[in-house]
Parts: sequence; C-alpha cells; structure tokens
Amino acid sequence: MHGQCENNLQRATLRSECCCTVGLAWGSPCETCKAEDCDCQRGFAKLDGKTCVDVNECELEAGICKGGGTCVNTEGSFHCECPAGLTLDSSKRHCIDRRTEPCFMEYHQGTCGSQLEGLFNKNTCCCSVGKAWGSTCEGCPRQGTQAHIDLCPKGPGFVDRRDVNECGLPGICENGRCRNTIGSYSCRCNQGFSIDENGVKCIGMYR
Ligand SMILES: [Ca+2]
Repeated sequence: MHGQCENNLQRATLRSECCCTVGLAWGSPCETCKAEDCDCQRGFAKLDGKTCVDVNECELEAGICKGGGTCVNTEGSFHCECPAGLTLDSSKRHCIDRRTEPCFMEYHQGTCGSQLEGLFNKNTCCCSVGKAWGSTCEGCPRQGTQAHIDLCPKGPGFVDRRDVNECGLPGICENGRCRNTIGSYSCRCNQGFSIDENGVKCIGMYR
C-alpha cells in the first residue's frame, strides 16, 4: 500500500506461498508480487519445492477474518464464517452486525435506559451516541478497546467511513438545536435548558 508493506505475516514464507495467496508484496525490503511468482494455481504453492499443495491461509495470516469471523481453509482457497446473527461484508473477510435493534443512551451495571426511538444497526448505535444496544441490552464496547476499533474502525462518530449525522437520530438535542460535526455533534440548548450529563439532550434548569 502506498509503496510500503504492511500486515507482516506470522512467520517467514516462501515468495510463492505469500504472493499466490493473500500477499501483495514479499521480502525485506519488500517487492510487489508478480504473476510470474506463481508456478501453481492461485492458493497453491510448492512448499517442498516440487509439488503444488494447498496453502493454509488461516494459519498463514492469523486474524485474516475480522469482526469475530472464523477462518476455514479450503483446497485452493479459504473463507470466513461469521457467528450467528452476523453477516460477511463485501470484502468477505469482515463479519458485521446488520441486525437492527433498540439503541440505548444510558447503560449502568447491565441496565439500559433512554432508548432512542426506532431500531438501529449495532455500529450506527455504538459508534455514535449509544451506550448499549440490542433487545438483550448489551453494553457497547468501550472506546479504545479492540472491540470498539473492530466495530468503529474510523473512530467514534463514524460508521463505514461516513460521519454519523447524530442530529438525524430521534431525541438528540431535545429542547435545543443540534449541529452535526464531522465525527461528532453538539447541542445548543434553548433558553432555560441546559445539557444533560450525557451531552445528549437539554433538560430544564428549574425542575
Ligand atoms: Ca487454502
């Protein structure tokens, strides 16, 4: 990528083993893989120098399946399988949760509160204003954890590289005006109201 090599494999590999399966470049300093590196069909390499055998991509690149996916090696290729309820994205390597479920803006010790109106994808909820998601009240992953990075790879406030327009979510900046920003949003409260502790809606100052 951009003239640099990334995602080093777990162990030293043959040029063909790398280039003819999951690799884009090989060696140190690395060189771009070329078609002539492969003397077997794609997914196969002469590991013993003589016969073309299947390369186990799952063993070659641990973590090739993202988002909780399990790698399954096959003859000549591999595929990712997702846990129940999750679906493979267009890259076929990343399991994502496309289910739409309730989203909660409060979560304390396993109890969910302040449910947003409507149903949302897990990432739309947890990468924006949600603290918990799903009819089973599952806490959103904490910012900075690997689970949060997997769910929100572009960081908080973004879903699939796109900024989330939190102002379009119901109940946001109630009793105030919502301003969407790239990666976040802010509320300007109406007179007599101030922002609540979650920064989500404006509440009356004299209650
Ligand atoms: Ca294989």
